Amino acid sequence: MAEQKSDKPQIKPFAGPAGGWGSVRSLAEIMPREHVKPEALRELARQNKPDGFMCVSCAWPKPADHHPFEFCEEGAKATAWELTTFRTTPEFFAEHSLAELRGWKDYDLEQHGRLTHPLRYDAATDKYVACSWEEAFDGIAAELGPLDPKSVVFYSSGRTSLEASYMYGLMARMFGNQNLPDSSNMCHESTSVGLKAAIGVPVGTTQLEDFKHCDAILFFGQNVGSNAPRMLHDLRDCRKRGVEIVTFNPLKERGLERFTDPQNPIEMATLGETAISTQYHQVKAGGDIAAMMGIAKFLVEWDDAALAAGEPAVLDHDFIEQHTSGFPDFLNAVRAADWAAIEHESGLPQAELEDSARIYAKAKAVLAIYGMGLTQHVKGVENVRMVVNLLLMRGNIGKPGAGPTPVRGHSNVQGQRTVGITEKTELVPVDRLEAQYGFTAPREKGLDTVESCRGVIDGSVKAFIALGGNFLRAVPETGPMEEAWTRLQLSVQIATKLNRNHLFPGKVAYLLPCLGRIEEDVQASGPQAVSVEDSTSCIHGSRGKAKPASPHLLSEPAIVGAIAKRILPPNPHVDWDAWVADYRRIRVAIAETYPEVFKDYETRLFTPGGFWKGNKASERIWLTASKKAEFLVPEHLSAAGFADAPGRYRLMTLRSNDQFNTTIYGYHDRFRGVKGTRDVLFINAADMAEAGLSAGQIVALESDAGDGKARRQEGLIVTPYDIPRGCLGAYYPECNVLIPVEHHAEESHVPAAKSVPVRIAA
Ligand SMILES: Nc1nc2c(c(=O)[nH]1)N[C@H]1C(S)=C(S)[C@@H](COP(=O)(O)OP(=O)(O)OC[C@H]3O[C@@H](n4cnc5c(=O)[nH]c(N)nc54)[C@H](O)[C@@H]3O)O[C@H]1N2
Ligand SMILES: Nc1nc2c(c(=O)[nH]1)N[C@H]1C(S)=C(S)[C@@H](COP(=O)(O)OP(=O)(O)OC[C@H]3O[C@@H](n4cnc5c(=O)[nH]c(N)nc54)[C@H](O)[C@@H]3O)O[C@H]1N2
Ligand SMILES: [Mo]
Repeated sequence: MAEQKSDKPQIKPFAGPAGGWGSVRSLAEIMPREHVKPEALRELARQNKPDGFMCVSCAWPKPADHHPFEFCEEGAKATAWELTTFRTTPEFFAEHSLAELRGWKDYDLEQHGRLTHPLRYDAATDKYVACSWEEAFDGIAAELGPLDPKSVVFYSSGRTSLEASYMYGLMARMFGNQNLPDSSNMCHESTSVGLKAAIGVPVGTTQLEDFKHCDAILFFGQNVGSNAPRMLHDLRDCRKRGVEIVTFNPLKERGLERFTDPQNPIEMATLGETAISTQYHQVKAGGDIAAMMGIAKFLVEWDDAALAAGEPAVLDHDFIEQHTSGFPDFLNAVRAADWAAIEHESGLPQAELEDSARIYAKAKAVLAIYGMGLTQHVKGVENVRMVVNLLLMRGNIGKPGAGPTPVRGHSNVQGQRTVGITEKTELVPVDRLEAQYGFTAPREKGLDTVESCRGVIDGSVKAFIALGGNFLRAVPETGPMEEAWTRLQLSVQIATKLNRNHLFPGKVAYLLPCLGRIEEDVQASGPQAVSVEDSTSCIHGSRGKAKPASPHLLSEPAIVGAIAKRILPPNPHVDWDAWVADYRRIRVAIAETYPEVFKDYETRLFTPGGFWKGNKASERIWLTASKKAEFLVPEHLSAAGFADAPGRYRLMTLRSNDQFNTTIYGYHDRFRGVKGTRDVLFINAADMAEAGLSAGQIVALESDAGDGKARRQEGLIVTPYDIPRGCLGAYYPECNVLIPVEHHAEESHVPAAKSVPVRIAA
């Protein structure tokens, strides 16, 4: 079967565009493979529509003027994955011990189908056995009761709705901690920290509408064709208007090169395609600060010359004067930056940077779009700050068609932060929560993802509750983390499908199956809607209609409510049962805590295109310490955070076109020409020759972090690829074993997954 791991993997360049017939074929393959019923397929027509359900894949905005089918290949795969008719039942667990299942691949675990019953781990047989919901909830409360609240972690993955997230955060704070790490800690936390410090908001300032007003786009480190394909429509429309798209990415990603719209019959029939990037710069991994410094140098040089000649300035001096702080120091740093160092660190010749600077200098309104290629570095926050520096130089924030546009990951990851999923006290209205619920909220900073990992390893974390996700597989340092996990006193996993984290139970462990967002959620007051926030701060209602995978599933709010009721003392200000009976009551509570954002929540819930939560920086109101937008002088030109050395490479851990994070849909990475395997090591042909390797040879990677710890990933197929020298590419999550837990972005603690120091062992 094509989707199965193959003994004879094929790796050869893919000639087609992003989208196109390849994406249709890919769908035609996954729907029957998941035995999705025809009536469930009808759900696809409701995807991302007002009064439909909001896609469970990425966080790209859902437009008001939607297409007939407002979904993409990846969104349809995510839907098929949730609506599959395969089931993972108690009978399955009776047949397989966890020790045995630990030998299974991520693909095989999830592909086996939806979880159907609440399960308790039975240590005597090393198996999960069915239990009742009451037994699970009582068991969880019995374990949590005696524990120090500070030793308990409440993780969540960014798919969970605003309603469930709000309840979850409140439960943790009432329980006595803010140990609320979420997937954002591994993702765009560098954005939240960097943008907040620079412009006073932790999120991007733009909306879909801005794509209609920009005349250039700078595009850094985001693989749009695989990870946010619906954006290709917006980029294509930009290109049709003549917008210049200047891309910085170590890899030639197909979605950034060219696109055929699978929903456009004419393009499909004529094999028409739109070229996306007008310039493509294959920056070194970790080389973006240097590249942006080069652009800044040209801007300053041309500005000096223009002013001397009495011509219009290149920099927006009025904006800089009125709206920013720290420009003189930044200007000095730009003037002082050395071209040889810029070329070396970016891996790009001065002439290429001059080309991109020309586009930027000419454009009146510029979007800077970026993803994990900037945030997942030791200097990830500086990367984000450098993007802001560049935008501020020409007043490109707070006007139509301009501004930072981080592409968020999970479909509600940004929204979780909005409603209190955070370890940071300053991000929650603590006083309001206390007044609303009559309790003393913790003010001590909670544990983020990296700190939770440390705590699991050193034993100070005793219990771990996970509202979705696959924490253990997504975090660095796989080996020691897996070993430490089973020493937890309690682990609770709320999930839709079996994944590797579930195979490492705490001493007491429960695996609790929940409804997915596409499924109908009926509570005492009738069918319920939930809501999510997209990448551009628009909030959408979502209504599942599909028949639940099993009659034994509970919704996420119902599970959180039931746990909260048992672990917290009764509180006259919160009636968990009433909230679960009618989610409108949760929304009333959310709006009371966050009136600025959620005013008229219920009436605006199904606004086509979502309702916008507002953004002060987009109005040029800067909620920073200086009340201005802040320039930052980057301390280093490299974001990698470690020195180059002979034989040391920078490994980028990447997603394929056939996965959603740790969920592996199959073994193809169509755009990169990989078929039948994920055990690939992308390497520059010259590096391959220099290291005495040959194409197809099997090698291992070893950690070269210099911390004396051995980390090794075996069985990788040497694959010559168009990738800058000194850089390697391989897949996440398999290669997480190579990432030290302490290799993370300095200020944001995002694991630095895009420049991991490794050596090749033949
Ligand atoms: N289908 C699908 N959709 C997804 C996901 C998925 O796994 N599958 N995941 C979701 C989530 S949670 C997230 S966060 C997003 C992730 O989406 P992306 O932000 O696209 O993340 P990655 O796939 O990790 O790839 C990042 C890109 O950065 C490039 N890159 C690596 N290092 C550097 C660098 O130093 N500089 C520059 N300029 N580029 C670099 C890589 O070549 C790659 O093209 O997508 C979301 N959407
Ligand atoms: N090396 C490396 N590591 C990385 C990254 C990288 O680029 N490189 N990327 C990082 C990023 S950006 C992210 S966001 C994290 C992702 O980390 P997570 O968000 O923790 O991981 P996912 O793979 O998205 O979680 C998949 C699981 O979620 C469960 N699930 C699916 N739908 C639902 C639902 O509706 N409800 C519930 N309760 N559970 C559900 C299923 O059981 C499934 O197995 O990984 C990070 N780790
Ligand atoms: Mo993410």
